[in-house]
Amino acid sequence: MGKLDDRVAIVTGGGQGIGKAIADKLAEEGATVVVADIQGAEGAAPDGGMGLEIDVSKEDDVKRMVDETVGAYGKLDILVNNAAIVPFTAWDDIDFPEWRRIMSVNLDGTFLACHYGHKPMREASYGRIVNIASNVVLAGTPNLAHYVASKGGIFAFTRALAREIGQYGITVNSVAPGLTETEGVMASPHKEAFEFVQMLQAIPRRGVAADIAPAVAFLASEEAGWITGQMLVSDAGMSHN
Ligand code: 4PL
Repeated sequence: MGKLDDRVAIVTGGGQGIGKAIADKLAEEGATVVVADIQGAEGAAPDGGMGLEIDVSKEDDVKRMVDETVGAYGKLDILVNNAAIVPFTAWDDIDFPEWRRIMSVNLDGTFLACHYGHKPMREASYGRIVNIASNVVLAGTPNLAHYVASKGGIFAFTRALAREIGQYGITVNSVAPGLTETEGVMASPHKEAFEFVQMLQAIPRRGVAADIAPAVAFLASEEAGWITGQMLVSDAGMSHN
């Protein structure tokens, strides 16, 4: 018996990386998991769940994601907004289209999924929303100004939304990972930062996606019902302010 038995969950960006580890963990705890991703959703969906190819920055796609989930499984208990682009761009090279691209996937995508996803939760008077932020919100990490802004938006939006929909039995929290070994990070210049980041951590090893998933599963569980509007930093103690 898992702590998420009989729950229905959506994990955006669940096709790879931290999102895939979250999808697997929620399924292991008993949830039926819908993996939504722009690619690789079908292959990543845990047994009993399904994959949906969607772009979280497109309103029609996000509406369809929620409609198909409720159509297939009758409800939506858990929404994990994980889909994001993790750029590496020096400030001088961030032009307006690039700024907009990051904001539209990372921040607009989270807004859209909360907008459509909270409706079935409200009807059921129960819901758990977990938004993936990042510890860059606390550090102001360089080469990521647009990403930092989008994650700061997620941090603040989480608190604001929590205050408005707590009355419907819905909690809204965020989880802030640090640098994590994923397909995306390993294919980017961020991989060069592991050595430096490990020196700042209390636990000196490379973080992996499975290190992040338990924090999400906890906040997605019924027993976390007295916690809302919070950001849970899961970064081996790198952040301490
Ligand atoms: C500490 O979320 O948290 C690099 C790239 N370094 O995306 C991140 C740290 C990156 C991070 C992140």
